[in-house]
Amino acid sequence: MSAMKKYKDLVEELRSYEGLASMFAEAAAGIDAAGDSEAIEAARVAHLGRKSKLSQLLRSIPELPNEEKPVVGKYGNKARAALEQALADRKKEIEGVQLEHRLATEQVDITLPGEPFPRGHLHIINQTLWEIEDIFAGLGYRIAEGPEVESDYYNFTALNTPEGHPARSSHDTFFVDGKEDVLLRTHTSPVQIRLMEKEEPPIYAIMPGRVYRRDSDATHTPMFHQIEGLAIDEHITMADLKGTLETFMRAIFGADRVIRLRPHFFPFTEPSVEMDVSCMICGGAGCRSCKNSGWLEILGAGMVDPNVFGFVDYDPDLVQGFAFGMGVERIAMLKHGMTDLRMFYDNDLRFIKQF
Ligand code: 2NM
Repeated sequence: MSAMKKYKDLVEELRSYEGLASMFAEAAAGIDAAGDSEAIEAARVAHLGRKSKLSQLLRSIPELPNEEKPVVGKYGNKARAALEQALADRKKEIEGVQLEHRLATEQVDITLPGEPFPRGHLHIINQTLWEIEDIFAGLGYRIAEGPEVESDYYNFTALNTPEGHPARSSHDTFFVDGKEDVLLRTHTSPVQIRLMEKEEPPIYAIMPGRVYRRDSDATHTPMFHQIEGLAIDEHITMADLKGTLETFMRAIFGADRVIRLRPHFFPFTEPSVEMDVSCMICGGAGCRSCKNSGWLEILGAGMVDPNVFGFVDYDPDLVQGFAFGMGVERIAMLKHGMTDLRMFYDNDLRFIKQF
């Protein structure tokens, strides 16, 4: 309802003092006409502000003839209260209209599809790691992890690596802060020592992770990934090792792969072997990848040396075991026909997105 209509009776009363009724009518019309917040504020200043006609009239009461003072005081204040109320009502009305407008125009369609969020994926090295882990999980192996910063004892001593062995020198190994005893592990074998210290056989576990060696060229990066495996139980023989490795190679490189073992040496296994797999690129006929031999050198393995069992308090007369280790980068390169190892760590998306 407009202020003019609402205060019709008041206007009649205001006629008892000359000028008040028209003053009120003018102010009420001004308030009714205000269409937004700024206009409301302007109407307040114009009709109720210090310089408004009403304020001036109320301020002038002391100078009025005595018989007029109570009349102007009474009706003037009534008029001011009514205008203040009218102003507040109009303000509320306008805010209501503005809210209605916003509700009508600012609707959000929550059924619209969202902004596409580009999705990444596992790096090819981790994809390969997961694939290898899956295969061994299927053979009953669990995953064990350990620290990348190791002690000389776990990385070398407990693995039957003698004092003065070249791998123990700063030429091949990163030592931390020049300390003789603290180094970046050169293989994940220390995890196997830690596991054997903690638990009794049987143990079937693989140890994936980063390892560090002072090497850097087209086929070596100073950090790379290894997966080692360990099987300790009663009556474990080299035949178990051979069958396990063959099963693994066929799972990862194809059912028609064959393997062969060649004698080798590792400080921590006796006997030790290197394992070749028939070339999955030429099928064994000979190509550039296998240097025309038909065979690819792919991992090292052996029967855990009784001296290693000595360090972890296992009785070699009661339990035997085999262990093996392989480079994850090499497996990934062979699977995907890559030639330069360094590409894994250039972080060039044109390379990474191909996998
Ligand atoms: C290899 C090759 C051969 C190996 C042996 C052991 C342990 F702890 F049982 F003695 N851990 N890892 C091993 C054996 C690792 O990597 C090429």
